[in-house]
Amino acid sequence: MPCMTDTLYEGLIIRSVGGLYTVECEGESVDCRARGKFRLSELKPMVGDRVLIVRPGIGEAVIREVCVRTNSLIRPAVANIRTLVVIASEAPPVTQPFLIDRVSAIAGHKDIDMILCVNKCDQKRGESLIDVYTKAGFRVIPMSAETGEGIDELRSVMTEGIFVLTGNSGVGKSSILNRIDPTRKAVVGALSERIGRGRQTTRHVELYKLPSGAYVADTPGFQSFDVERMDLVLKDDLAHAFREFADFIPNCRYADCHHVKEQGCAVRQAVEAGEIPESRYESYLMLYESMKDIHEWDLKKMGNRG
Ligand SMILES: Nc1nc2c(ncn2[C@@H]2O[C@H](COP(=O)(O)OP(=O)(O)OP(=O)(O)O)[C@@H](O)[C@H]2O)c(=O)[nH]1
Ligand SMILES: [Mg+2]
Ligand SMILES: [Zn+2]
Repeated sequence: MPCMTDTLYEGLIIRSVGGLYTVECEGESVDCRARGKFRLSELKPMVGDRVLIVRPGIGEAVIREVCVRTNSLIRPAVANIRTLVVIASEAPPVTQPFLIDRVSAIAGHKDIDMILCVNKCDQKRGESLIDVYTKAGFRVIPMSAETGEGIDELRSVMTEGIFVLTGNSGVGKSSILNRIDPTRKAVVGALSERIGRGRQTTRHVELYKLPSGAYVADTPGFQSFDVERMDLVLKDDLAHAFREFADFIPNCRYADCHHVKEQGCAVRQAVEAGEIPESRYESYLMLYESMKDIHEWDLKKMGNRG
């Protein structure tokens, strides 16, 4: 094997479907397989990864190495995210705030910047979402892929790096991408069809290069609230992932306050005073509860084994 003399090329994984990767490398799209060892290791290549590939004259190109990641998510599976762009809507299919909060907790925990676009503004302005998330400290862009409202503002944010569009299925992610770059034609699905088929229109994660040089990932929308343990934050870190709690936490009476039922909890007082949106705090409690269960379940499992 002429391993020692192989020339390595650096590239970016822009697509991954069934073990086949598309790597953008020196202006070309190269289909690659991953070398065997990746399949079992933690560092399975993913969209957004910078990789080193070998391009033999004959036969398949192969990913040899995955470069160090700045961050990564499991769903959507993308690495090296600069900003997570959560798309929500108060028009059907209405976004549950809990969904946004769950994503924001993961982003907060992983130190990934997050902004919120409230889409379908032409049908419903979405005041309540705009209000809650502005108050919680996020940049919020009212948007309509139908009329084009807010598209320029989102485009102006996307100057370099990888942007990931996420949100519940049918909220308009692909439609927004098509507006941001009209030369793209991401497949958009009619709502009626979607419900009939019961599955997403966008089936896999893919990075598109914008004229600015930034990349944007269209992703399949999520439908369920499955507990994805890998991406969950530890329950002791959860409060810190809710960034707007930070100003109040130092004033809690007890240093180990979980902001659930404790006396003298400054977070709860801030909720009562209207300084923290109520729905954000409710999501915190729900996430806290779900993590508590996982923790106990893990302990039980360990107990059974030992
Ligand atoms: N009125 C209105 N309709 C919109 C808007 N954005 C998207 N739609 C419609 O909503 C439906 C779903 O849009 P998609 O762009 O496919 O939604 P998606 O988020 O990509 O969905 P998945 O790929 O399944 O996750 C389509 O019928 C779009 O035409 C909007 O701003 N206003
Ligand atoms: Mg889509
Ligand atoms: Zn507290």
